[in-house]
Amino acid sequence: MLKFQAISFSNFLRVTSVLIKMSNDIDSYNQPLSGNEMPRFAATGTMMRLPTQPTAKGLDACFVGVPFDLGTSNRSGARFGPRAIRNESSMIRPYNMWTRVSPFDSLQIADIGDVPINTFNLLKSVDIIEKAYDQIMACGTAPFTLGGDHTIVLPIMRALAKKHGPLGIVHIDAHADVNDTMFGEKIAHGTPFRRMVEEKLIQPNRVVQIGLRTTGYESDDFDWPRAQGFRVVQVEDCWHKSLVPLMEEVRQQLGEGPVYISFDIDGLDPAYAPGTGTLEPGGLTSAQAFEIVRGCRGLDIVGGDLVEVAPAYDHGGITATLAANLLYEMLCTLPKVKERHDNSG
Ligand SMILES: [Mn+2]
Repeated sequence: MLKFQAISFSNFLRVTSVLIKMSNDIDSYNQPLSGNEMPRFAATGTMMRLPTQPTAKGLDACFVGVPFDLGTSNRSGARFGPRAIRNESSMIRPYNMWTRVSPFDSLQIADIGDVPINTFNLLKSVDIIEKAYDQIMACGTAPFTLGGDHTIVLPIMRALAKKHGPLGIVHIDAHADVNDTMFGEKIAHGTPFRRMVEEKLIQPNRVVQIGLRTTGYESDDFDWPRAQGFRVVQVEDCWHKSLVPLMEEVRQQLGEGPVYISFDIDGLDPAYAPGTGTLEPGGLTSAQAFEIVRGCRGLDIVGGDLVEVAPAYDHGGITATLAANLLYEMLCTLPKVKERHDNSG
């Protein structure tokens, strides 16, 4: 009996020391400011109420804003996306109740602010964005971008491809964004996926486009990406069903190698995301958006963006709230994120 107690006590000490170590490890990572320390409607308004720092140095992942909408073809206003997303992100808590993962237990994450684009010059802004992401790549940090219109994915991918080589992409959108030109211009928010193919920034057979719909100029609008090797999933093939099986196929298709998530909020139905510039009815649901992003876990995710939130068209903040949550879900797909099943840490 004494012997049993002695072993039990030493086990107790060992377990306690492990728990203390875990607790110290977690304490060494940035944590979102709790709603029990500061009211949710207060404080300085960083993404998820995380600490902010001027560069990505020392970070596993970062949130970064790109307040750019010079590439929009219809309603502008995505320049206000980063602020709106940060504002609505104040409700997000650190632990994912469905997937049971907790990114802030094992990753160092901060909000590194906005890229200072030149709002009087589209092409200069594209260069500024690329250089900013070059710096993030030099720090070995996975960027999660608060857009901004979809033009910004081109300079982001230029920087990421320099580090990772050609990437796979999970692209959620109402549109294929593969126009050759718009109004004669090669760089706009409806052209980046064609440019990425031309510049070999992506591996066409590791690209999946989900949610594409409604009207185009000709069948080539969706057939051109298919001819490159993209998998194009039109929204009609998503209606009335769970997308969990689709994402199993996507994981198989994309397999090994780096993958980026580019999420245009107009992939969702305007009922769920009215605050955007080029609305198309009949879109994905919020639940399907969660299924898609969560279905990326298991891939080698190296970053992502959430673009085209234009808050002025949505006075309830529905769109930005959803966008903030989807960015958090992207963070949860990072390979180094661990599950946590109790309150010990
Ligand atoms: Mn788009």
